[in-house]
Amino acid sequence: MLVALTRAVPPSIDRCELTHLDRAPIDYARAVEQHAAYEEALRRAGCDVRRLPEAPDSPDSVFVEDTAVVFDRVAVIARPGAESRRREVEAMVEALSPHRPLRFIDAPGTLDGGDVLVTPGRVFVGISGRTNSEGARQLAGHVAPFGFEVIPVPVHGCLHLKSAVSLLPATAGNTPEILVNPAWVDRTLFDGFEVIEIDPDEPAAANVLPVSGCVICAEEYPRTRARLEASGFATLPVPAGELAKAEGGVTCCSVLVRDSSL
Ligand code: CIR
Repeated sequence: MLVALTRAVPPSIDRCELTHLDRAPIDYARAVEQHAAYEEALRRAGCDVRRLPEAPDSPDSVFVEDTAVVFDRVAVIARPGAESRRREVEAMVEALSPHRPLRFIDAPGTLDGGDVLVTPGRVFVGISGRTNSEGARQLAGHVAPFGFEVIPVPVHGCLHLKSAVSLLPATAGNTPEILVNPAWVDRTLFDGFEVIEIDPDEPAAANVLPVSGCVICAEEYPRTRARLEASGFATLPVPAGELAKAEGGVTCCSVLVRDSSL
């Protein structure tokens, strides 16, 4: 059973953190509708969608990805780089504790889940405006006992590592593949991966979510989607334009937890 943890779009979303974008009005009703379509896509991909309790006073609380990183045998509770987001982790601690032993990133470490790309055996961590080297170092200590090597990766020009690179679904017997925007991360750091580049006219298109063999992606980036489909990937496009104004993409709005006991 694959559980997808999500959280409602709060009415305060128009006070979200912004780093690379100017503030543009967010149509709240439309954002809620698009988020519901995203949750429906997760269900179509086989997930049991469970919402964390609403957090109306945490403007970025819909972006649950940043609060935790879940592995098969452990989950690491993040310490978001933006002070305004630190209290978001409490609900994630509650939600994950029945499923995994928990480890924590402590001060002075900071780590946003959006900076953590988990691949078989290797975890790439973006050193960004949100995640520092100490956060990456603590993560490495937490996951080393489970056989993961942590590789810090500089990111530039975007918010998180996963704004720049996503893992694509595994295809039997083939080299693992990633989708990359080479302007934001050095693609040569990902040795051993087959690289598909985004369409250069769609810089934010590298953020896609692999679920149960298909790729949830933002419908606003059709050229990159065509590249994925030409490479044999099944895509599930969802409308994501409103939350993109808050610098959120499709990975940001869920935390996936595999649980064989459910
Ligand atoms: C922030 O700046 O923290 C939010 N406005 C956007 C977070 C997006 N999260 C993600 O990419 N994982």
